[in-house]
Amino acid sequence: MVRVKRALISVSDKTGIVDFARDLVALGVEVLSTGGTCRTINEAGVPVTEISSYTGFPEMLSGRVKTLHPKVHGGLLGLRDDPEHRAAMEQHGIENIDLLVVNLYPFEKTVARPGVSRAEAVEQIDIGGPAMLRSAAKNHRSVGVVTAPEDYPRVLAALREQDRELPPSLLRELAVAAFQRTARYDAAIAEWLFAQELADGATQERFPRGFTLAGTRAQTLRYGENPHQEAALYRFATPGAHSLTSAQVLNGKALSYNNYVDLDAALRLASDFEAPFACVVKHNNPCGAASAATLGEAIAQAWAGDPVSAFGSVLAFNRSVDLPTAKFLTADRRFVEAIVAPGFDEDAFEHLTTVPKWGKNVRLLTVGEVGPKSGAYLAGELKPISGGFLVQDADQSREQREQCEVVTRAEPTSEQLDGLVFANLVAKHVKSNAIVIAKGTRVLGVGAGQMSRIDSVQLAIAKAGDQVQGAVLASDAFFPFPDGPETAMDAGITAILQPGGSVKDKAVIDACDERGVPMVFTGARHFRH
Ligand code: 93A
Repeated sequence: MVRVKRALISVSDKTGIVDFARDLVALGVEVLSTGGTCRTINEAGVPVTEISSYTGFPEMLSGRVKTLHPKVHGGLLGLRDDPEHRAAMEQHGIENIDLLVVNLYPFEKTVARPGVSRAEAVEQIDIGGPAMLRSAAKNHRSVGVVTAPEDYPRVLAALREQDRELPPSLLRELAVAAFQRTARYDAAIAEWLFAQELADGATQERFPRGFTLAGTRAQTLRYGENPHQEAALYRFATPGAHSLTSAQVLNGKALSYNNYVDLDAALRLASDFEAPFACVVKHNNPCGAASAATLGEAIAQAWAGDPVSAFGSVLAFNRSVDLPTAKFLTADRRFVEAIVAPGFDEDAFEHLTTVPKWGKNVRLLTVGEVGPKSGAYLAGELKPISGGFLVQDADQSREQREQCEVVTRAEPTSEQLDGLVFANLVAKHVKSNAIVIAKGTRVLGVGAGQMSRIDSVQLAIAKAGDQVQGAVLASDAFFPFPDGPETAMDAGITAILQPGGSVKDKAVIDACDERGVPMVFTGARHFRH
């Protein structure tokens, strides 16, 4: 047990600090405090002592040195039951500090602000705070360490209950929280500095130790992919303004694990398109997608891609959702689980949140921007494997017409080429083996996640139904045999796109030439496993 006689408070986030200090003082605890914190508490009429008068050393170097003093760190680190420590502390006039209350300069919030300068961000790197947290947490047998306003009530409750004593279990818990805080704080700094270097043109090879991964549990989810799996949402320290974990949730039931998975897939897909675009995602794969002159047309065409699967889907848009789009969605007993978009027009929002069945249920999320320049992708993508994880660059390759090399005698028409480019960008977001059939800039059929490419071709044809006549087809990877294109052409496909690169490329091209169907190679494979 630790009896708290002296506390040191140094906080940037001053939420609840006056009341906490007042209650500590009322319990008979002597409270020391740094400049700004001391002023805040004193102004509220609570008597606390400034740390500089306690150490006999002024705060200096524009506040960079405030608490980096042996009277502070000795008071936190000294072992209470070690005679040598006691003697040294006595000799140097160092007294025990039994409770430390610190929250750090808001580095993460600062770097999240658009346009923040490097100098400003660097000044928000807290040195003294983490040093104290580490000292106190190391000595958790004798020192309590509080890192967040949410913990003030239970610390007070414990102090009141046991005559200013803190039980060992609480001390250990608080120490874990303190080391977690400093670890994540340092990870955020390392990440930001790393990102600055990369933005300035440095290559990843200059940083052989890779990036520092730190996420904070932002939310406990009801359950994981299935009800018997526990799950939580973690947010990176510097997640990026347009990422899903930075999204504002404006309406709807709590988001589930599967909602997040599907929203992420939808957001990434929508981020690949400049023109008004809508996509419909189900089980992590698009079942409909379209680009059109207006968002209302885009959603109508995307929905028509697979109206049966679209029920209960997740949608993403790259424009603010307007009223025609909202009205389309709520007509004919349509229903979706969640929508992410750069915004919702006022009338559209009003409509979506008042229509029966939709009302309070549908989850509406906004991210600042959706498009190729939004940077919504992670710099690195992670995939956990047992005992570690794999990291790769996000697939940022977005082939346009210029990357399409015609390999057949027949040339695609301009309209076919538009369709092929569109289908290819959608196929990039479909689980491999991926086949996407499109007409113009709208998806008619998707074959996803099959272990053989020919199965995906057949699935996509079946999904497209009668509309397959005159449509075009894109494949996320090369055709290993002519059977895929042959099946497609038999069904009525009139142009084909694939990366190329198979030893059988010639046989595949010959099969197209035999039927006078144009084929283009992009040279870029888009596996998605
Ligand atoms: O600039 S520092 O790294 N140098 C220090 O010695 C130091 N000691 C505490 N920052 C330092 N702090 C931080 O000041 C605390 O972590 C806290 O966030 C902040 C509180 O300052 P004030 O009480 O003046 O508002």
